[in-house]
Amino acid sequence: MSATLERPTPLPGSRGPLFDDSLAPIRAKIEKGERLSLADGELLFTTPDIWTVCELADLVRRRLHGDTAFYNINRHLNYSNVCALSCKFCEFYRKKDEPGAYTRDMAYVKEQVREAVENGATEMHSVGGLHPYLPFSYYTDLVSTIRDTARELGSELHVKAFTAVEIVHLAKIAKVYKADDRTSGIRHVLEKLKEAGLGSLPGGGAEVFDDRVHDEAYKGKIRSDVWLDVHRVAHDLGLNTNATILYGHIEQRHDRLVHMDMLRRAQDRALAKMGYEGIGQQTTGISKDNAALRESGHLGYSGDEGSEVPIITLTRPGTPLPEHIAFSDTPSLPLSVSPSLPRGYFQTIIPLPFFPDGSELEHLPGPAGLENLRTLAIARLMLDNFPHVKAFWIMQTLPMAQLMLQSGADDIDGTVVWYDITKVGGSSTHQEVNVWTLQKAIREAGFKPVERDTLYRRVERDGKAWRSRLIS
Ligand code: V47
Repeated sequence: MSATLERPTPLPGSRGPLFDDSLAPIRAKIEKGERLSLADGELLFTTPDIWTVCELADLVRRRLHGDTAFYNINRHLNYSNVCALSCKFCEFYRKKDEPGAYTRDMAYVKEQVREAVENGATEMHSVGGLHPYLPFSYYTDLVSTIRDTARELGSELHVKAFTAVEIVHLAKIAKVYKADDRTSGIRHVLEKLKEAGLGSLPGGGAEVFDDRVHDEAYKGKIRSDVWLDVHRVAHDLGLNTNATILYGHIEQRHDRLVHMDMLRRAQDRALAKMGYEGIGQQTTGISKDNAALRESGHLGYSGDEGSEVPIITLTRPGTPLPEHIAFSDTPSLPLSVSPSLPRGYFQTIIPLPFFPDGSELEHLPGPAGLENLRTLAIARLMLDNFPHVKAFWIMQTLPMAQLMLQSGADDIDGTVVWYDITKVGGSSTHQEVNVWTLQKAIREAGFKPVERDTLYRRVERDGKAWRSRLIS
């Protein structure tokens, strides 16, 4: 395909097209499935030609997922809003005796599970504040209660729970966290939670991987290197995870690009461990290690210190998605990968626009429509080894999620019901759409709706029963 861009004729009386020829080299890289540089990312952020940015993201998205767009039937359960931290962007947290503080007991959890199962949910997404007093057993009970209650009702609920920030907090509560050997404490906690029924980790708590922004807006929270360590250990244990980026507050656009770059380096390592290395995927160039990142003032993560792995992208036509490898021991797959290799990786990036209302950063305007669209499209283009990009409709709104489906997103999350962390336009915590509305939004955007489970397998339903099948 040619890398030359054709200039459209301006409409009579218009100010002329915003067409930007300088994007041609980026288009050429995308057509070949090559990794974009940070400088490419800067250009994508500054060009007035946002429509080409969205079109390029759509090209990648269609290569990976054709005209499929995913949704799921899920519930969120915030077990407590009591938090030892006071992040400036956060409106959710309360101190223990403050009005509005809550901590859910297991009777409440069971009731939520019952309601979720009755309504066909396949996933319970559960996160909370860093509660200073709850014992470690509370968290293992929470996970096993969700799993076991669903089973007693003749169903299954995938438990996607605890951000990396909470995992480190739990390691401290369980008294297994050592600053000089983070991995073993994190591993201990994740193993115990996995035994209790934990299925995957959500992507929260990443915010923006930049120390200046961290110290100014969420001091006290774990830094990028620790966040990445938790996800690396989870991947090694075969747990899939997600990643978020919280943007539009005090960070710069450059910080967003560095964040994306750090995530894709971590994913290079996860995919290499899964067996992608040396089997015909994009391997031109080396994914730099932490030393290089530290030199540029950004901490990497402690795993695989000093090791180099190839750049691994998933965006070349015909590259199998990791979910196909993770679930398969069958020879019909394009890759034959040993079942004993780790099967954990990042599934999806979820760009989260900052909501100022009620936070300590309320004086900031927060990002608006085009900035949200552009950031999501750039996430699709920069994160070439993330299989999925989620337009979280709760924070983006459903109409914007439709535009995002045409600009790089392939997933709009789920039916949700109760969501405490942000309230769009001052709405209540009851934020629910039904399946019909999600499907309609996807169809209107020009895509085929597919119900997925948490691990991106197709959900097939027969009355109240459901089962997962690999999407080929
Ligand atoms: O970690 C907090 C963010 C996150 C605000 O993994 C805010 O599938 C905007 O991680 N404005 C929690 N954002 C949400 C989250 C998530 C959501 C949906 C799906 C998944 C997934 C993960 O919300 C927090 C924080 O980064 N957040 N306050 C705010 N004022």
